[in-house]
Amino acid sequence: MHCKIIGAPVEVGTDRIGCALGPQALRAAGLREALEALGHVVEDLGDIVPDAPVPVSHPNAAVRHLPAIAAWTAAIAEASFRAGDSGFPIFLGGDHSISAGTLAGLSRRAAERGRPLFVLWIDAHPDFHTLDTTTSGNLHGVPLAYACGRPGFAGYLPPVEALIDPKRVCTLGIRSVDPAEQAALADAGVMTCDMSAIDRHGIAVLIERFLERARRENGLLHVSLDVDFLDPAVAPAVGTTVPGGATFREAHLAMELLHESNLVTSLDIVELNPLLDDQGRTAALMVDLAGSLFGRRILGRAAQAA
Ligand code: DIR
Ligand code: MN
Ligand code: MN
Ligand code: MN
Repeated sequence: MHCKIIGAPVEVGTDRIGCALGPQALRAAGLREALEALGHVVEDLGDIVPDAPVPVSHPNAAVRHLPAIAAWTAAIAEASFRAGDSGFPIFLGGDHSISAGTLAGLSRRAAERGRPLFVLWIDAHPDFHTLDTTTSGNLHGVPLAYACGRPGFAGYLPPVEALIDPKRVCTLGIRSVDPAEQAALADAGVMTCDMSAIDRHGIAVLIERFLERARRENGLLHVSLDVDFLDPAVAPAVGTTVPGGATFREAHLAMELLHESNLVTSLDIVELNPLLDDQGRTAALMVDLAGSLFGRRILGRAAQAA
């Protein structure tokens, strides 16, 4: 695999500083080396630089940093469209607002390739707010809604050239859903696997169900991995921790299954806030999870056959 690392140091989609240090923390934790050790070719394309923001305001006074997010979204969408032509792009956030851009760019690329884009949104939150429904005003809460064509983004964020069909989206690990998001998720037909479903059925069954759909339609699969999917006990370095998250092994198993599927074509790693980390252990865990997604096994292949 030819991996392309692309940093997107955005933190204005949240209400605290730190996420902009995410790309450097993931690099320092050895992302490139981990992928190379698995036999992949890794190219680091550096960090995306946005154009100057254009002033714009929104009737919902809660909305924060809209001009900056619009500028980042345009730049990230362009970079992801370009990177999506070959190899495996890995986007390093930055907060989850970066995925407004990665989804828009990758869906445009998928449309050009004549393949449907599937999205596995691995997160404590569905990030399915519109600019009108957000109450926090933090735009890391809107990227999935934006890329799926929920109303009210036109004139504020760049137009999405190829909308994502919400029926090709699965949110995995959710456990903090705002009321406005809940109704919209159901209406849109998003597959929702909350933590209760993971407890009841096991994470493997749920993931296989979604992968089967992507396989049937010969889809490309984008994985968007928010650090807060994990339980705060194993991954403390995130601004919006929610108790009752995935365990260390559930997260690795998810990545192992995704690797085996051969369906995944791009990845976001988002919301890492190194200022909140405990001696770099969350950054190290995220690099480790990327390793599992790229083929690392507990036992080597020879041992496994025995
Ligand atoms: C919340 C939190 N739903 C909001 N969203 C987060 O601010 O809209 N997403 N933290 O990752
Ligand atoms: Mn998120
Ligand atoms: Mn989240
Ligand atoms: Mn928030």
